Amino acid sequence: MLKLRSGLRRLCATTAATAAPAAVCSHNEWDPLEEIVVGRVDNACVPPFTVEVKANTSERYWPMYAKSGGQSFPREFVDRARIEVENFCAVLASEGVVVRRPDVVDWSFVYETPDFKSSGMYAAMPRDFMIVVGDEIIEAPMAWRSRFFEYRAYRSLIKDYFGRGARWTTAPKPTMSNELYDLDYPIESVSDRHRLAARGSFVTTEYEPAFDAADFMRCGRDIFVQRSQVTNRFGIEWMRRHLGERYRVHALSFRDPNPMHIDATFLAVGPGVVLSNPDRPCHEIDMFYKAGWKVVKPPPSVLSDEHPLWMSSKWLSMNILMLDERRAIVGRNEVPLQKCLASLGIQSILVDMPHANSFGGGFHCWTCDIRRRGTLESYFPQFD
Ligand code: DAV
Repeated sequence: MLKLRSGLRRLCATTAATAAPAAVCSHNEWDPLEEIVVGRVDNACVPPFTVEVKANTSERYWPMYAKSGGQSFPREFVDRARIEVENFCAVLASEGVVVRRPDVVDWSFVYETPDFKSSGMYAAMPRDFMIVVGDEIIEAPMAWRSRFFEYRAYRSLIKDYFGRGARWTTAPKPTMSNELYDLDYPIESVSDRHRLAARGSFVTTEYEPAFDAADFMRCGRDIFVQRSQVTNRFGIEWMRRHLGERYRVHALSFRDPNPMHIDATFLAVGPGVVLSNPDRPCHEIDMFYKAGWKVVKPPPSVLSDEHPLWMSSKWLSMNILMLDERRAIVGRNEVPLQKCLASLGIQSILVDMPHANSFGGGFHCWTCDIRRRGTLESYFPQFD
C-alpha cells in the first residue's frame, strides 16, 4: 500500500462551519463506506432500439430490443432482480451502511423534445447517472436518449442532500439531437465495430458534452476516465475544467472493442491496487506502475453463457463494491475472484444477484457511494 502524502490532506468529513459530519463526502472507491444509493428495477423498460443502443449491445439481444422497445423487461427478471437487490440492501445495512433509494418512476412514458422522441429505461444504475467528488454531487449528461429523464428518480434524494450541505451540479443537459450520434456507425458487423473503437471512433460525436458517470473512477486527487461509446472528449473536458486545479483528470484507453463504463474494465480497490480486466489491457498502465501501484488481473466470471446479460459482458463479476479497503461485496459464485481478492488481503462478503446483473450492472454499477470516511489524498506522487 502507498504511504499517504500528508501535505495534501483536506478534510471534508466535517464541514468547517458546523463541525457536523458532512452529508456527502467521498474521494475514492475504497474508503470506509457509510452511505450509499442503491438503484431500483421497478418499472424497468426496454429502451427504443436506437443507434446508440445498438452500438452498445450484443447482437444476441437485438431481436429483443427491436421487438420490445418501450415495454417492460421480462417480468420474471424484474421480479427476481427486485428481490435480489432488496437482499443486497439488507446486507449493506447489516454492515452498518445507510442505504437510500431513488423514487419509483413510470419509465414507459413517451416524451418528445424539439430534438428527439423516446421512452425511458430505469433508475437501476445510479453509478451511471451521478458521481460524488468530495462534497459535490454531479449529475451526468448521459448519452442515451432513453436516459434523458432519469434524473427525475433521484431529485428527492439530491434535494435532501443539498439541504444538508452538499454541492449539487447538473452537467450541461445534451440536446441529444441527431448531431450527437454517428447515425451511420457501422454496427452490423462486430469486427467493424472493433476496428472503429480501436481507432477511437465511436457512436457518439463531439457535438456537445456527454458522459456517463460510470466512465470515471476516483482515486483521490487523480480521476481516471475513458472515452467510450457514451462519454465523449467534450464531456471529459467539461469535467476537467469543472473540477479545476484540485483534481487531475486522466484519460485512459483500453484494448476494448466496445467501451462503455470503466468499472468492469479497470477498478481501483484500495490505495495502490487496481483490478485490470485481462481481456482489455490499459494502454497507459505505466502511469500506475510508476506510482507503485499493484495491477491485478482478476479471473474470468463463472457465470453461465446462457444467462442473459442484456447490456454488458460477463466481466460484471469484477464490478465489486468496496466496503473499505479490506472488505468487498462479491458475487457468491465467483470463487476464483474471491480467492484472488483473498490473496490481496480482501475479504469477500457474498451476495448473489444474477437477475439484477441482466440489467447491465454489478454491485458497483447498481450503487453510488454518497459518503466514505476519509480525506482527499494523492496516490500518484509523480503528478504532485
Ligand atoms: O461489460 O464492461 C459494463 C457495464 C457497466 N455498467 C462491460 C459493461
